[in-house]
Amino acid sequence: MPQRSHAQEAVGFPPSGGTPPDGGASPAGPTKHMQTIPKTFIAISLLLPSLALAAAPAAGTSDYLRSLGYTDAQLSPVATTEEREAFEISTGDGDVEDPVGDVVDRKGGVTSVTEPYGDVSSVSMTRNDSAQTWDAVVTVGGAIPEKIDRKIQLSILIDADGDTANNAPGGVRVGTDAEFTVQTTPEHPWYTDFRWYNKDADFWATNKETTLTFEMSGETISMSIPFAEVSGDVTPSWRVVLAVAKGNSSEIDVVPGIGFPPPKGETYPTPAETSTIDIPPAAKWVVITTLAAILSVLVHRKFAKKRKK
Ligand SMILES: [Ca+2]
Ligand SMILES: [Ca+2]
Repeated sequence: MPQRSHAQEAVGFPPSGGTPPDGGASPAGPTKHMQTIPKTFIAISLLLPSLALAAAPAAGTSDYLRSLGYTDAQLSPVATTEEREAFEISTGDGDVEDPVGDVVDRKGGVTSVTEPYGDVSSVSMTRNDSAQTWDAVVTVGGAIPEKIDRKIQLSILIDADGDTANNAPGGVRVGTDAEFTVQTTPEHPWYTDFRWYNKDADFWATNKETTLTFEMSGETISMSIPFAEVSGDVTPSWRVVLAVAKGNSSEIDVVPGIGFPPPKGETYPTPAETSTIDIPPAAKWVVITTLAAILSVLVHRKFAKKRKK
């Protein structure tokens, strides 16, 4: 019987995020006319692209949470998943986008394990009637290396029978009754694991096997769970948990949801409602950087014209 601990420990501080490249600014040689042009305006237009890149959240960090305004206290390891507000859950088919830069350690603090591949960017769940399976495709923020020197565990927590009466009452498994996992350690290549919630005993039992199949490819991990194990007759509620552990530190991403929910009774900053168009965070930074670059070019052209006059 596979023995497996979900207790991943400890905390640390991440290395700093991505380094902004110099924007490749054109040399602004001083001329008489240039001295009449507001220099701060030029400086800002040249810096904008670099600033945008510097602020883009890096996969495997807490950058995105910080960009929302999380405080150091809110990024400290203060509460177990059981001590937090309810985790979100998805239902049935569909694509769930997740920001990169929203990983935390097992108690919700900043993690020192900052692997891009430990940061989920999307999950696509499909009911596959021809294969009689539920297919999940999990996309992460970096290629999964072939040689692993740490423990990686990807679980689909799911209400396998559609009966809410026998589901787990709290923590990261709230509202589910089965856990399908693919995992690896430095000692063991990828293998599957299964647990189910025994409500009477309030215990996640390991005495049943799963026949789920899985596949790794670049930045995706695909899992197929047969209808025999998660009914095809229900619209199951589900949640994905990806955990990377090294030594006493861990990096965890839960989808759906940004980071972890706040400790009970508290609130966390949330993304501002911006527009009716739902643009993923990464795309926003590309747009901002591009606009800044265009602005920079326009400003220089204008000044070049002035110099010609
Ligand atoms: Ca994420
Ligand atoms: Ca159930």
